[in-house]
Amino acid sequence: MSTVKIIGPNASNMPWQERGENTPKWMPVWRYSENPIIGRNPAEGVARIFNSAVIPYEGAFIGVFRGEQVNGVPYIYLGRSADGIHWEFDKEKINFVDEEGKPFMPVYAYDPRLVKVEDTYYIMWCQDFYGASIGMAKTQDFKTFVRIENPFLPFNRNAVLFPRKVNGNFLMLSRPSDSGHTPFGDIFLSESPDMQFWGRHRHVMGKGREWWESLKIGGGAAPIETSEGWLLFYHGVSGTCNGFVYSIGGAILDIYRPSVVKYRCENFLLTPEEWYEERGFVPNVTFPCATVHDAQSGRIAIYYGAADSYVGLAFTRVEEVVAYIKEHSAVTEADTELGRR
Ligand code: BMA
Repeated sequence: MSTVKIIGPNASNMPWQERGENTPKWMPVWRYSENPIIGRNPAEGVARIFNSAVIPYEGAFIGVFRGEQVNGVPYIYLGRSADGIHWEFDKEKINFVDEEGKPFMPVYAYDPRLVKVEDTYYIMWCQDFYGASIGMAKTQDFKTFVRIENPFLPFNRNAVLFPRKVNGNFLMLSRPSDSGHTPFGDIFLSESPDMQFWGRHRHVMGKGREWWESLKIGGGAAPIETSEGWLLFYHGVSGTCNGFVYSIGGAILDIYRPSVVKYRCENFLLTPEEWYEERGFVPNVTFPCATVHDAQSGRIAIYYGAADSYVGLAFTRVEEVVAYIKEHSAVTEADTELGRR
């Protein structure tokens, strides 16, 4: 096996479990045996938490959670955890304010991602901006959450910020869409010098050749910097006669020019097969939104929404997953080109 390294901070207290007997050795990712880690009715007035993002914070973990309220409307809730597995949620949804400190709530908010760049934590989610689009906010203390300009025109979903600037600019992946259930969709990359003006848009990759991702794809967890490139866990969707099926895929993007895909795994890394992934509000969904990882050991924990009802945890090691992606890589010209036309 190669010696692929994660470039970034350590998180030696991250959740971890070795591969169990139920996961064959050829599978690159294995589930936590106590999944789901967040069950139904996890907080007062919240029926389901799923598609959520967490990050190490002050020796423990903090996260932004998609909480489907009992009226069906999703908002973002803050959660805290000592071990990254057992979570406590704030009673109130996150109260966003504008730059002047005045309340500025989105009409709804879902599928949040949480990424630290330099000394600031950024949250990005899907919200109404005269149609489904991306909302953003920043915080430094997880007490005050200041909305910043919406980065893109509608319609768009699945915004994921890179954890550091590249060539002096912030980078963000997103997935232009429609305002409904979107039967298409490619991942694009945009740059910004200031988190306000976004441009130099590039195509990263489109729906896959293989059936599991033949309908659409979308960014998942924030890319992990490795010695092989940016490791991206994303979701790929298959359109079946009985609805969409969401699996987790893996790709490796060029470090300096991340719109260039170096490797793309033609197989899914994880697909719905456990009861909590196959049965729920929307069956057959595994939807990654975050990883927690430790540079020293190479361990990676993937947080994913399951069946729009639960949060699941899956594990891998950077060496193993990168080796699997490379071994099963199939890239097209549209993947490997710069993505500018
Ligand atoms: C997508 C998003 C996700 C959801 C998925 C499956 O379009 O809305 O939040 O998990 O559909 O329902």
